[in-house]
Amino acid sequence: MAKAKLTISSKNYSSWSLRGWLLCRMAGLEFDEVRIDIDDPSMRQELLLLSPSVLVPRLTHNTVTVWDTWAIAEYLAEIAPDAHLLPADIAKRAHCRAVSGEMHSGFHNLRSALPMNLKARHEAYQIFTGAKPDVERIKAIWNECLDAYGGPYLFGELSVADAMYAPVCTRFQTYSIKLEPKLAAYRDRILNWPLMQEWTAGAMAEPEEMVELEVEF
Ligand SMILES: N[C@@H](CCC(=O)N[C@@H](CS)C(=O)NCC(=O)O)C(=O)O
Repeated sequence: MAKAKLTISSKNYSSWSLRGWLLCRMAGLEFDEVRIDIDDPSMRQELLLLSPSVLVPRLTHNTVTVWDTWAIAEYLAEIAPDAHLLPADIAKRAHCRAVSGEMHSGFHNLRSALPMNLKARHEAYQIFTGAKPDVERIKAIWNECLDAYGGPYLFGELSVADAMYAPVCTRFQTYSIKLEPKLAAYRDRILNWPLMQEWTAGAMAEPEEMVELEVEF
């Protein structure tokens, strides 16, 4: 059986690559990581042949090719049911899909105002007003889930939702976003998760800088 292949881009900057990678590891999938530089024209051309959206992450497993992080999550949940990427209880599963869907399709202001950058630290960052409601909505989601299911992760055990919000935890750290103790503890739990530590070590070892994502203050 062919080994799976996950195409990703920068570990420092690509939040969708991080989500896809976490999901594959959580599912226990054995895969080779293929790192592409999305700014390199020849690599973009190659990616176009592989992923019609020209976006990463993209997973190839046996004869299946799947791109788009949500589609990858659903595929992995189907092929690795024992990994419980989605909660077993139907109501909890619906809730998990709803908050994960909110991340997948929303929070555009947060994404553009606070780009993922694991190497950077900004102590006194002025959040663009448009991104504030996104930050508040994420805090509300985390509070609601941690209260409803008792932690330590959003749906009790680790799930797709934690992978979807993991890049937000890094942004909250990078831009020193203040959190109440319960939410700060959740952020730190995710940042200290061994898979996150492994990804972060990879990001720290990357030499590239994407100038447009290095926000100046
Ligand atoms: N909705 C897509 C978003 C993927 C996405 O935006 N990926 C970015 C990297 S984080 C990308 O491939 N960008 C390519 C480019 O900017 O050229 C998903 O869920 O996978």
